[in-house]
Order: sequence, then structure tokens, then C-alpha cells
Amino acid sequence: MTENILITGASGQLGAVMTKALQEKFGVNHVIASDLRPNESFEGLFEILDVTDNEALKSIVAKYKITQIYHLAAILSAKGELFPLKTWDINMSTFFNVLEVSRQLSVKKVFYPSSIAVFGSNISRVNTPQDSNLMPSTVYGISKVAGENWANYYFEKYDLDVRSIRYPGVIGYQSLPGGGTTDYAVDIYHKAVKQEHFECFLKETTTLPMIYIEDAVRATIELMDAPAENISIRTSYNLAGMSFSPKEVADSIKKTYPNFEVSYNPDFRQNIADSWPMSIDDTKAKEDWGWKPKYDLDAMSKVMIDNLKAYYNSVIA
Ligand code: VAH
Repeated sequence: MTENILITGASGQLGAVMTKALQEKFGVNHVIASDLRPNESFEGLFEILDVTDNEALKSIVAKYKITQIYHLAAILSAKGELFPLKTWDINMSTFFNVLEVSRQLSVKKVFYPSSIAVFGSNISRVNTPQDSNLMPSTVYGISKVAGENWANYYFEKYDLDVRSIRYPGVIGYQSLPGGGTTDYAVDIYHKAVKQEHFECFLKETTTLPMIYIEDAVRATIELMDAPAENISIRTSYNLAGMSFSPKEVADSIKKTYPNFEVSYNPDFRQNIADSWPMSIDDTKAKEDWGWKPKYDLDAMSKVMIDNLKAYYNSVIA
């Protein structure tokens, strides 16, 4: 059967890279990228879509005979704390629309991104288990815990094949830092390549689970490709790439830029980070669908620096 894929939030950090990977896998004419505003940088099919508008979503799903939805639109952790009730409303209403339209129009598969933000400071922060008691400290995290349970509900009640990953902090060179607590680890590479000082909004010893964006996208597609009978977790899978602190990523960068200077000035995002795991137990992802990360910190630093140098040289040229 022909697959037609809709990506919401396609202009975001993960969305832009996910879109390209899905275009390569399914063909440009079978992938419809969508976001709130036009995006001239996209090659291929693009629709302006506010996912809070149920009729607009339904119309696009029907128009393109969508068989899979990757629902990446959401307000992230740090930005979400600036307007908590709006964050809850946007993160939940968009997912309810995706679930309901998928059920009504027989979409075959739905991908729902969850996050390590579902965990709180009430559990072990080292090698945090898949089945932990979830007490998130942010509205973003609360919305993701609710979303995971709604995903499981639609699977159990309507047999809708919703699959989900609890992403660590995703690091990539393709977009500037967004509203995430882990986005210091994107910005630090930009500052290093521009030979600028970097002020980190977390303490130097704040270890968090992270993943290079290519690993995050590959994990997602491998999960979506896995046979349904292999999927034993219908809330969301723990996923681990690597764990590092701001000091460790700064030291990795200094192997290329020995004079790179970093200072540490923790802000409100320190409390968020302190409530999150330091490392993740992703045994179930390994067992159910063969997950294995390819990038460690130094491998990620090389690819980040190489690509950002090429970008900034082209911008300066
Ligand atoms: C955030 N990058 O910081 C996201 C992610 C693990 C964190 O969900 O909000």
C-alpha cells in the first residue's frame, strides 16, 4: 500500500531533519511537511497547518490520503513555563486532534514524541527505569505524561497504532536553539564555531541524557518500521544516546578550539534540569526493536563543528 506521511511541526529542530529522512525513505511526493508558518527552505510538499484546528487537519489528511502522522508540534519545557495553561492547551488539543482524525480517517500509524521531561526528582536519576513513577516538574512534562497515556488509550480502545519515544535532549546543527532546557548544548557549538564566549544557563556539572539528531531520527524510523507485535510499550519508550554535562561538552569542543571560553550562570532552567534524569535505561527499546546509538560525544562534536563551520563560512562568504 502507498504510504503518505504527514509531519506536524516540520519547521522545528527535529521536524526539519525528520522530514528529509522521511522524504528519502518514502519519496518527496509522499511526505507532506506542515507548520504554522510558510517555510521557503523546504523542498517538497508543504502545507500551513495549525494543528489546534481539527477541520484543517482533517482536510489535509483526507486530501493527501495520509497513512502515517508524525506529530512533532509542541511547546517545549523552558518556553512552556512562561505560559503554563496555554502550553497545556496547545500540547493537548493538538494531540487530541491528531488522535481523533487518525481514528476517524483510518490513519495506520501515529508517532508521538515524548521526553525525559516526564520524569521528576522523585526517582533514581541514574539509569532511570522504563517503568518509573512519573512526577514531572514542568507543564511540558505533564502534557507528555498525559499524551503517553492517551496514546496507550487509543491503542487499547481503538487499535490505533500509536508509537512513542521519550527523547533525551536532541542536538543538531540544522537549526538554532529553541525553547528547550537542553538547548544550551546546541548553542554552545554555535558560539564555539563563531569563536565567541559562551555563557551557559546550567551549572557545569549538570549531567543530562542527550542524543545526536541523526540517532534520534533513525531511532524514530526504526521504531515505526518495527512489526506491531514487537512493540510492548504503548505509552512511550525510554531512549538513550549519551549523557554529558556542560563541562564535558565544553572539553570536547576544546579539543578543536583550545581557547574556547565558557562561563556558567544558572537560571530558572537549572531547576528543570535538576528534576530530570542523568542517564536512562533503554533496555526495552534495545530488546523490542534493536535500538543502538551510533554517536558518542566526540563523534557528535566533530559532525557539529564540521557542519557549523561550513555554514558560517558560507554565510560570511
Ligand atoms: C526540552 N529538548 O529541553 C526538549 C526535550 C529532554 C528535553 O524534551 O524541552
